[in-house]
Amino acid sequence: MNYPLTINNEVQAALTSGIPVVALESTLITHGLPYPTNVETALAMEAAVRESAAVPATIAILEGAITVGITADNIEALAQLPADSVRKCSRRDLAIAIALGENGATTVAGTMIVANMAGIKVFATGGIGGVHRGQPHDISADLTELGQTPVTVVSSGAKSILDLPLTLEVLETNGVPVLGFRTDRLPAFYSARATLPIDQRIESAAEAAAIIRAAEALGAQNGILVAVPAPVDLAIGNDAAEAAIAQATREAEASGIGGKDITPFMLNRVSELTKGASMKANIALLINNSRIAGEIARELKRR
Ligand code: PSU
Ligand code: MN
Repeated sequence: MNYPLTINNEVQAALTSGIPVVALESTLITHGLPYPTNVETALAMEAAVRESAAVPATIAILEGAITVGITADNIEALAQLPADSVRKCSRRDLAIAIALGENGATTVAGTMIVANMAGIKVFATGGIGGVHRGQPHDISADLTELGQTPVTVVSSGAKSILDLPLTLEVLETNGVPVLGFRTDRLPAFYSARATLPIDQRIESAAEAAAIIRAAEALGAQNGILVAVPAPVDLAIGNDAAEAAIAQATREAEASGIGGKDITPFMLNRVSELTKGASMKANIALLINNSRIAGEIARELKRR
């Protein structure tokens, strides 16, 4: 794709001179976390990437311009906008947001597409989208994108509000390797529950980099998922998480919430029902994943 991107100077210089870069998404800013926690978290994720000696590139669409490496002022402005005034952009949405000159927040799918266009190979987020519980045909565009765009996504697995066994099945169908970062069970986002066996355990960023390089050598067009457990001291207990998720799922069904609104509703409602515990865990894992993504990006440059 040759579409013109607006790339900030620091990110452009890093890409040109071989300094590691990590992409970060913007949907968690506009639709995933409330203000001002969203700003603080986005900035803390950027700082965590820098701790790993990599350059962060938070991606969003600003008045129709696909922007790689938005500024802190941009983050603040996006974070304050009402969620319904910012288009949540997965693959199907990008062209619309551009043509209409809109502000758009990129999801995992949208961010992967832009990162790939910019030549960024590693991307950190919290939890990817997946197959919704009780709605096996509501499959996040994130899973499709992972099957067709060669970017490594570092996340705490898929969100535990989802049907995780079905999500793993779709990842398999789409040809996406799932690598457990020091775990052999699929992390369940902010829940401590991790029961599903995954493809391969890795012990280090260097091992992740070796697998990414092998995929590149194969000419693989799929993405790779590196699944990192949430920091143990903050992950929420299974029973508390499941009770809140079950209640929020019932409420979403009862009030007819669907499509791209389900995930933001669920994240917010589970946070209310757990008195903020799920959000605390979400923030901690976002920052931790950003640091590990920085390490992987650095290892990729080392080889
Ligand atoms: N991780 C988080 N919070 C979020 C998301 C990920 O910790 O809000 C976002 C990502 O942008 C992901 C989206 O792509 O949730 C999934 O939305 P959906 O289920 O509608 O595909
Ligand atoms: Mn969906």
